Amino acid sequence: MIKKELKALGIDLLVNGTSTGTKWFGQGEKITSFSPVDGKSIGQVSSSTRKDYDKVLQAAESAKKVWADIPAPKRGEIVRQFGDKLRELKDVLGKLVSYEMGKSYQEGLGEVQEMIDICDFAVGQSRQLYGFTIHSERPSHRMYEQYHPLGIVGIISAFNFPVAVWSWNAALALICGDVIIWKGSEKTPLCAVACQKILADVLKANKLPEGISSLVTGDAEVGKWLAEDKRIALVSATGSTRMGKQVAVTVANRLGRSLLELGGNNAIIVTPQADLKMTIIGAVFGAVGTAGQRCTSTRRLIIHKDIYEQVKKSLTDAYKQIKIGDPLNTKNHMGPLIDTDAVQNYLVAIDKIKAEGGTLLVKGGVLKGKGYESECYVQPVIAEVENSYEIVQTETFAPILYLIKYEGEVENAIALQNQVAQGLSSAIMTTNLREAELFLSQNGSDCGIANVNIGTSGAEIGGAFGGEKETGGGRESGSDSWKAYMRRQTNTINYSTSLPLAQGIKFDL
Ligand code: UN1
Repeated sequence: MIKKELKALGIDLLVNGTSTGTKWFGQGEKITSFSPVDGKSIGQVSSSTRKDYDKVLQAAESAKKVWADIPAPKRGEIVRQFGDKLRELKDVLGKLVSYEMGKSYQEGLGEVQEMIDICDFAVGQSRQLYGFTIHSERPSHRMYEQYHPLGIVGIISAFNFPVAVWSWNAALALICGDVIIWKGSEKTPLCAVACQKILADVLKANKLPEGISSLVTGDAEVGKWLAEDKRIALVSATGSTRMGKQVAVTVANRLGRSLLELGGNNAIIVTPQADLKMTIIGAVFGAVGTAGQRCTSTRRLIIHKDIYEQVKKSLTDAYKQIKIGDPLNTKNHMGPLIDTDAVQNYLVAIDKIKAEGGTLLVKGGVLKGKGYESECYVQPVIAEVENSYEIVQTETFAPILYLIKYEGEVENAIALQNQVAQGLSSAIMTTNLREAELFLSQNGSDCGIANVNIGTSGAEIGGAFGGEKETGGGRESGSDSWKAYMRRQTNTINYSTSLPLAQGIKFDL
């Protein structure tokens, strides 16, 4: 089904999962990648042993000085070429993303578009790694700050965005002068191999050494090697809060840096003054897009009681239109979950909703029969719940949407929206300026992303992406996120003939 695309991407059916660039190796166990689309095996990728990992680190250590010495705009030029390659390969890579991960082809293409966008962004940024200049309190002194590369950056990414999230980190880290080591998800190893190959070809064509971009493959154990390794200055990790806590503690234990982008529990507040047509589009895409497996997926709708019944009806009607099936068929809205474990988690969540007293308005279920052989296809769910239920407080990576009713003023909705442990994305649907501004104020949403009249998912790469509380506090992608990939140095230069001390201190010899 995907043979032509794998060929175009230069991938065999049996691949080594460790790479320092042109060199590919890997002595560890083989991971079989099964497509959730049809349950078929796509290929096998060998995982990295500790020995393979150490080889990667050696290559990265020797490449980091070479790369850091290349002027930033020239590094940007390499990233520009990478972006061009992605443009050429957009269709084939998008298709592999769709087939290996299970998201719709449109969303697979969208993910590659995010990669292209961040490359463009990073190219421009490579000429803007600015620090401030500061007026010194001492005469004939100059103060300024510079940003220098950190060295080696480890990137741990999740299955749900198997290519884009790596590229946000990779493109910025590279223009910042860092070398990168990526551990992708063991659920989508071929996507990782494909991206590493594309970038490695660009580096090779520019006669750059091994070790600027590396790949390791494996489970949490490999992630732990990265987190524990003092040679890795920054570990950027995207995934579950459980994983992020382990990474954070391990990295903090050696006083390394981490950048965390973890779980969300994203809500849309729907006030009596919402545009309901826009609300339904935003909510449905947010809840069922990527089969509810985005960290920005809409999990909760907090609806004012006066419009509650109307929204409920429109939503349940809209859900009847959702076509579930092969994500490569553009007629379908929703593809499968990533694997049968995810289906189990979905089923357990439904049981918990019922046990805690929730009502299923759209009851869900696992799809069987022709086209659903992988056993990963599920029906989306809508449930009426209380925000305080334990299951509502938990991020379930599945298309389950919770309806929660609020009464009175918008402050009550905001309080409910904030009453979860996670703080990634949030939105309000309203045409009332006061409600919108309150939601965006310091007394409003406590999330890293707060939108008005847009859903919770689908952020553009130009903004800083990430969230608060258990989402981990990191910011990736746009705005000044690049600063996380560099170390700041404050420089003071004295061009006078004496040595005055700061704070007026006298020290006469
Ligand atoms: C993620 O789910 O980990 O805003 C990233 C969005 C995408 C990125 C999601 N641009 O939904």
